[in-house]
Amino acid sequence: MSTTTQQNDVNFYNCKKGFMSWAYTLDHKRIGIMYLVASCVALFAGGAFALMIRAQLATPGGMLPMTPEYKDTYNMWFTLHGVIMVFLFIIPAIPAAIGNFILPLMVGAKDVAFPRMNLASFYLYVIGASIALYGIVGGETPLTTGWTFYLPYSKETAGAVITMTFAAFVLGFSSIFTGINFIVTIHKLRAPGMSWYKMPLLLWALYATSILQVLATPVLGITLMLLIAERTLQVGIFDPALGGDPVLFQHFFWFYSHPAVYIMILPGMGIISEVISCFSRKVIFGYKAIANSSIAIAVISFLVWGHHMFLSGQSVYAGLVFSFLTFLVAIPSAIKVFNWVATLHRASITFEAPMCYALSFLFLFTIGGLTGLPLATLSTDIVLHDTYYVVAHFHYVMFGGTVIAFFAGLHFYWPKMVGKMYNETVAKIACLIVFIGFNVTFFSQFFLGYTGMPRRYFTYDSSNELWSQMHGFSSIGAFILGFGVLILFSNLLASLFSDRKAPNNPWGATTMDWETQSPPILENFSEDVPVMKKAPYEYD
Ligand code: HEM
Ligand SMILES: [Cu+2]
Repeated sequence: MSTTTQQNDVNFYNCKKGFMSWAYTLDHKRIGIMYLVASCVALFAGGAFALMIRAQLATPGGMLPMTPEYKDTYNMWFTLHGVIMVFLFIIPAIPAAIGNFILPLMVGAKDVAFPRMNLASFYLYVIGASIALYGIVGGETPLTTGWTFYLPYSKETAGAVITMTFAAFVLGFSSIFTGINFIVTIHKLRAPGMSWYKMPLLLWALYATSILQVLATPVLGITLMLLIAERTLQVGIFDPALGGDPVLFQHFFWFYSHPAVYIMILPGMGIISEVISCFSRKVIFGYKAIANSSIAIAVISFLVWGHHMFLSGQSVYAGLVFSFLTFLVAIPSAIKVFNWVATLHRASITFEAPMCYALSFLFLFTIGGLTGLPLATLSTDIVLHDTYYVVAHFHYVMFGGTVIAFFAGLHFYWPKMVGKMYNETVAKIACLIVFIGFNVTFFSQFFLGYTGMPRRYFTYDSSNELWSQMHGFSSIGAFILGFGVLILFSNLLASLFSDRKAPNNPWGATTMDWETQSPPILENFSEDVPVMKKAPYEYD
């Protein structure tokens, strides 16, 4: 087995030292680690806003005085929660952080195709994040538009719209750079022997994600530039007062942002494929179906944006077409879930922490996906649109899906990334607390939603007993969830100070990334041209 590779003391951390060696690094592993640290900081910042939102809604009276200015404070909280989580955490977290580290190891390469562009991508991220930070604490009127920047409000408000949309514009370029790099790396740098259908499924997922990043993100960039032009030059593109059309903004925005939800979920799905087959000790069921469904999702996801606009004034005919196409995109997602479950069937499963997270993912993502169907159905969406039902739905996919998959990946690849083993028992306890906290927080929101509680309100009718109860549950759940995440990260960080050295292949996985040392040496492989010896998932 490949675990027997000689462990030597030189690795990519200690081969060069000092601040400059990180600031100018071209090593994909160091860039991945920097992205990881940055996106986890964003997770905690976004999480802090989430807890403030839930503290406010714990009771109908809330903690903010009921005056208009404080209503704006609440609007700022949910806006910044959304902006930070989407643009600074979830979009970079799996591809740019874990992907950057693992992708070159997985294809058997020394680095990504364009290492300088990779570093530029990270700096664009830092610049974009700094502009966003300036927009938050730089003294401008806070942003209160929601992460969707809908007009005409975003044209009229005094808030920091220009600063924040410009930040998102810069962050978009960082995402495009990562996408281009991954596409070229996968095309050009695969190890001899690794034909397309011998690629690990995480590579397929990252490939599909990269296509979306490269094709969809420019549309967001242009849309945000048009919004800035509208505000500064009064052109009359989106603003009805100037003869523009606010619905056009929604079309442009969702033309990016629906594919973007797949930029968020596809890499997570890739991680789940790796983890489930590894801890099932089995060839993954339906390899080609999973690989092709990633590409199918990427293609179809461009055709469904109108499902966010059923009630925005588009024609009923358009609504019908978008509804139909949305059902279509559910099929490849369902194919994946089917194949993961089939892989578990009659497998010799072991329940290490990454697998516990992967199983949570299966459960939560299935709820997230299924609750999307009533939203895709025109007649039921009319009732559910803009209620807490939508909030619950997208948190089941984005947190229950993507973030849980990120946690699975973090625990799976941690030994490779830092060369230390974390405490397995603590990791499992954290996983359980996160699972319980998550469901208490968000399942209650389905009840709120279909009894009509609108989203983005800072208070609610105190005579409605169900709402008081469900909001109360949801807030308690949020703090349980936050506590679980805190344990999770403390446990990982504590491992850095422990002496539990990680073996090269602690989980007995079969892909090439595990043939490297933990942590890997500077150029990853000791051979000049490593050759793929085994197809992925050939467990013996
Ligand atoms: C089976 C697949 C899915 C279906 C059928 C589906 C359907 C829908 C529909 C129709 C809406 C609009 C609801 C409304 O505003 O009234 C919606 C909202 C949303 N979905 Fe999904 N969805 C699916 C998967 C996903 C995935 C994988 C993600 C993210 C990773 C996601 C994230 C979101 C978000 C963020 C929103 C709300 C955006 C906002 O208005 O702020 N969905 N979904
Ligand atoms: Cu959508």
